[in-house]
Amino acid sequence: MVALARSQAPQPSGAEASAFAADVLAGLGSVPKHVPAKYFYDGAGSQLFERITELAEYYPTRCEMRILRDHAAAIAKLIPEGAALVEFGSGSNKKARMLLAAAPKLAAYVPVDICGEMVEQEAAELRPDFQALKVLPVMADICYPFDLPAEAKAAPVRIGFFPGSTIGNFEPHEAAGFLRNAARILGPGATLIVGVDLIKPVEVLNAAYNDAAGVTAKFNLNLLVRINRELRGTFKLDTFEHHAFYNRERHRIEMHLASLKRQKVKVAGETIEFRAGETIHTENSYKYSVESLGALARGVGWLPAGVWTDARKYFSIQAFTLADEAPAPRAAE
Ligand code: AVI
Repeated sequence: MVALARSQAPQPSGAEASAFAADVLAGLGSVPKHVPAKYFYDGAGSQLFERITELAEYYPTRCEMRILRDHAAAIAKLIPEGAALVEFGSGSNKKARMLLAAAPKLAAYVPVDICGEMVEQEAAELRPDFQALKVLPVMADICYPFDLPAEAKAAPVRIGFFPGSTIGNFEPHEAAGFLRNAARILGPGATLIVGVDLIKPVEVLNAAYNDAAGVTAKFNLNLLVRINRELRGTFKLDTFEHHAFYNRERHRIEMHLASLKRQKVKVAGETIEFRAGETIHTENSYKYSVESLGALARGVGWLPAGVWTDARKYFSIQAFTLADEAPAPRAAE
């Protein structure tokens, strides 16, 4: 999984379009069939995701906003004067605004997103409201090393912010890779503030991904609409069905698109065969405990520094810090 670009998607560039084609053909040619969840977020998919965040059943966004509202002052105590706040996969700046308001002595805010247009636009909207703050947008894929602007590098310390439980859409080894990469980018003495969805009763989880209004189903099926439009796909939408369920062993919601019959579909000139009931696995959304995320973070050098939850303990904001000195270089393997 790579950065989720929840943008008002502009047209994909040639390179993006061919990566999409290659990933879809490789995924549909595998057993079991799968397509990376990052491809949900074209223009329509981003709008559907915004609608999901407002659904009665989808608690994560509301819980995280509530935690930020209730604990912004305590969280902001982790942000020293003159620091730079780096938001990974910033998308909309709704959540960052709450932190920025609580930490007026921040010197710089660096929203990082794979969608350059979106990140520039959000930065422009933020500047008038935070005039003393340097807003320095960066277009980058947060899963790979990227360079921070000089002013952020020059700050005495950098604070990472990764809200939304996007970390849950990574496989655990990818989440560890992200945390390792964030440590390298933020540098010694850094703090990382992460929004993480927690393990909870299975009925609550299943309802959140199977809303009564069918918005999540539409969001899932929109992937086929996108493949039809961008890759000359011939998916018939009424022959596929949204399936989402909590996998207790792996602590994750799985989303799939199930073929309702045996059929052949064309994508970018290739023929893909489906058995009746066969699925395309489209997303995993891992749920953590405070301890399990702490263990993952500790494994790559981050030390737990604070946890805030909502009253029902549905969602958490967790903070981690890095030692002040640079980590010892790893021995050659
Ligand atoms: C973006 N991400 C954290 C959402 C989630 O809950 O895993 C994406 C989503 N998929 C279905 N509903 C929402």
